[in-house]
Amino acid sequence: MERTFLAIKPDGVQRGLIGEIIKRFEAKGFTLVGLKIMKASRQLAEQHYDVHKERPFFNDLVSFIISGPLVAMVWEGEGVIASARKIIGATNPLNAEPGTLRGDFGISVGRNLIHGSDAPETAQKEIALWFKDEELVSWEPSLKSWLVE
Ligand code: YYY
Ligand code: MG
Repeated sequence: MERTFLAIKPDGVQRGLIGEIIKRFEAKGFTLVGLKIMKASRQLAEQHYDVHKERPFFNDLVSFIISGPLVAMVWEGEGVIASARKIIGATNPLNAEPGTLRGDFGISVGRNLIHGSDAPETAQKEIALWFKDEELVSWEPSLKSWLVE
């Protein structure tokens, strides 16, 4: 079953939006299989954003990500990678549609609340980077037959 890595960034945690954010993915019908609050090390943050290391915003981005606790999560479900990106909204919250998390709760690209993997390969890489196998719990929601045919 498809899985994605999502992280509520330090701004989402500080603003008291953990519950609101988790609620959206739960209500949609996805299954939470990994969850922890943690402070990321600089090394972990740099590895996570490795693809952006040549970009001008890289240092500020890493400093921001390690500036406070974040909530790392793995969610599971059919089409969860692309669907989560839609629920999250455009990178710049000012361009994100109302109804998306960034569209509803953000105004600044450097404070855009949440990360979501952008493709199957990055999802796999990010899940392995942030979680040990034994931290992930495979379970079948009892409501499943009411969510999928
Ligand atoms: O995947 P997503 O988070 O929507 O955007 P990316 O293009 O992967 O950029 C990662 C991260 O970098 C973004 O969430 C905020 C930050 N960032 C920035 O601070 N300034 C930019 N011009 C672009 C991205
Ligand atoms: Mg990205």
